[in-house]
Amino acid sequence: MGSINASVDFSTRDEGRIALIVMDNPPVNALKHELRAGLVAALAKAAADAAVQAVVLTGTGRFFSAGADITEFGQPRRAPSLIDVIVELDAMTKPVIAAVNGQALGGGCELALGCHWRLAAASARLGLPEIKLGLLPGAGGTQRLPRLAGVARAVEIILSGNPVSAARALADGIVDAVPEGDLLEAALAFARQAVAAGRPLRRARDVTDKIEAARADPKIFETAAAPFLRRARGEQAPQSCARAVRGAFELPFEEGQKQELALFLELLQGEQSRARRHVFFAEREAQKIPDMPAGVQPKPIARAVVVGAGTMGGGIAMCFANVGIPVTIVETEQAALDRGMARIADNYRTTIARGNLTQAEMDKRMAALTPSLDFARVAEGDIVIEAVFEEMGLKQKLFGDLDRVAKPGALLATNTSTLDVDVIARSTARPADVVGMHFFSPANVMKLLEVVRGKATSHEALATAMAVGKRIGKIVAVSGVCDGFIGNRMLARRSTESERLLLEGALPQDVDAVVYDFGFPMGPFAMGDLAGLDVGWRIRKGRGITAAISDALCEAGRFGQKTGAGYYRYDGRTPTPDPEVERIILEAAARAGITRRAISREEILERMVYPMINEGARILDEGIAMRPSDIDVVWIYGYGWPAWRGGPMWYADSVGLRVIRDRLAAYAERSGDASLRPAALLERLVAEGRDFASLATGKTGT
Ligand code: 3H9
Repeated sequence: MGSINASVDFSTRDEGRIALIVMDNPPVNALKHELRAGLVAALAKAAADAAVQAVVLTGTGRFFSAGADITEFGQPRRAPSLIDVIVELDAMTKPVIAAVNGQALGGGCELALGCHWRLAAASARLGLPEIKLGLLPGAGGTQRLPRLAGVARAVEIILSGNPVSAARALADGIVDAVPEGDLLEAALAFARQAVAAGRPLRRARDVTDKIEAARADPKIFETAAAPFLRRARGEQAPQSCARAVRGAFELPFEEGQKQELALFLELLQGEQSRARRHVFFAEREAQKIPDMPAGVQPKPIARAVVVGAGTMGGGIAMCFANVGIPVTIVETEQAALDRGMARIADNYRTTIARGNLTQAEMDKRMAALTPSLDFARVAEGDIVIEAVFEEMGLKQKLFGDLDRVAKPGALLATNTSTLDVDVIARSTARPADVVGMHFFSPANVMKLLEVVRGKATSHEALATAMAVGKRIGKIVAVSGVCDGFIGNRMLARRSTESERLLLEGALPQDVDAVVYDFGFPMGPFAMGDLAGLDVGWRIRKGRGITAAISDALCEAGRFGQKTGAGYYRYDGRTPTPDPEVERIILEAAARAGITRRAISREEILERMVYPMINEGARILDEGIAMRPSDIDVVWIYGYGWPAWRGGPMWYADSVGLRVIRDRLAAYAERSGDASLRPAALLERLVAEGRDFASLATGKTGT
């Protein structure tokens, strides 16, 4: 309990000469109303106390402050706003020094920028990640940062949303010192010195030297912003962030800030930011298992073992090495092991070439990897992840062997993307320790990890898999056991529909353009070519299923990018529409007796998205996904669904479930495909006037 209120403490040092204001709102010092009000009161107290000559502002724990309280967005705004707090800072006639003890993000960073000087702990990070919430820094960040760091750096920081280290912030001029030793002592010493020297107060708003260059040559700004705006496509926040930063050098401070606030409020009320904020909470919600008994602790993981040094196994091993967990890669043949290790080294070298890794870091990571042909080394692992060929017999045999060799209590994980985890678990005498860990390719890059909870998986094993996922930097979502789990099961619906669209009249480039314009990084056919069409072909053959066009392409040796041709022709990685593919499509349509017709972009989009949503509803109804927002997380981080559209289930709510139900019913009737009929849950929700979001919260109607 602080002396001002529950979130703010005020005390003095040096016989009352320095006021120390401490923000204390665990876990992240979000700037909720009480904290803002406390800061205003504490600053007023420091201003009014004639003995106080300087102020030091800091936070508790790992955070200076993570910014505005996101849960307050969408509620009526309550004064004082964060801008009001910073106005008070600006009005201070006594030096105010921010002691940035940990992360200073968003409004937290803006608060620090509003102080006269900033000292940061070496471990601190500063950033303006608002863009990731579909927003822009709305409390002066777009105006003060360019003044301190220069326009080009400010553009990079604000439009990437990525925080910078204290060292980088020092080099950029965002902080004034990164003292060694005790930060608070250093800040107090700095305050004493500022008072003793009568240092003129340095308000970022009045600093102009670094924006002069952009004033003289706006190209500096345009060049810095261009790559971010190119990537933004349909997203509004990057455009607004750029406009706000432009205001920093085109307008006087007050006007720039007024424009910033107007742009901020516009974004705050918009659909895109609502969707992004949903994703922020969805990601965190996905970590929570409602039936997890209190007190279940994940098991400690000191060493991992990956069985299989193929592309997937290597990528998974890298995830562990990247965070300093030693990992043994077990293979059966020297040549395969050598190839796997060479591929890993190549991947790291590419990262170095891009400037994202140092040679010393690569050496450290490579040293964490131990290749071995000795299966007995499986016994070293606290976690063993199987990444062998996708074949049930092989996996069952392997898990039988793992059962004999792995240490008691080790987590046994399969990376299967299609097979029944329960059946795999039954080949061991310890099914409670078995879990699916479905990584996405390339495993060292893709953020998503689907943790597949088998019928027998224990709470402890599940908690361990989730904790490991978080530790290796993945966004984790839990799926029950079913064919394809959450992501691939929904993807299968899209694949069926995309093949059907080709037969009915579209071309690959038509479908891909619609899906790309919706915001995906690529459409289904370009994605198929990248992944390799032979993979699906092999799976279909194993299951006795056909896909007329994809099969015909594979029979013609067109496996995608790796053979230089698939749904497109490739010159390097650039796809070009191919008349040969059109011929194959026309022939397949003729064979199937289909008269092709022009298909509108609207129909393409509906058919690319609604059947997936329908399958998502079934997945929810069967309890395969715990909540609609978990499905959103899977699609955003595993398949590139645009985050600013909130994920498929969020999008469904925004379109309206009745519309989706009606369109699905119409498509089901036209195609005769019963799987397109509206799912039972969808029908129920429509009948009750509810949406998917209401399933998570129990609320009704929208
Ligand atoms: C802003 O500042 C606008 C201003 O420019 C203008 C204003 C006018 N608010 O992630 P974690 C919760 S926009 C409310 O698991 P970590 C989070 O939900 C804001 N709650 O921990 C979770 O709750 P629960 C700009 C927040 O250590 C708990 O804290 N700032 C906020 O892995 C722990 O979080 C950002 O965008 C918040 N701001 O990561 C920063 N932040 O336990 C957003 C967190 O109930 N936050 N919570 O699930 C983050 O990026 C990460 O949470 C952070 C900690 C890196 C801080």
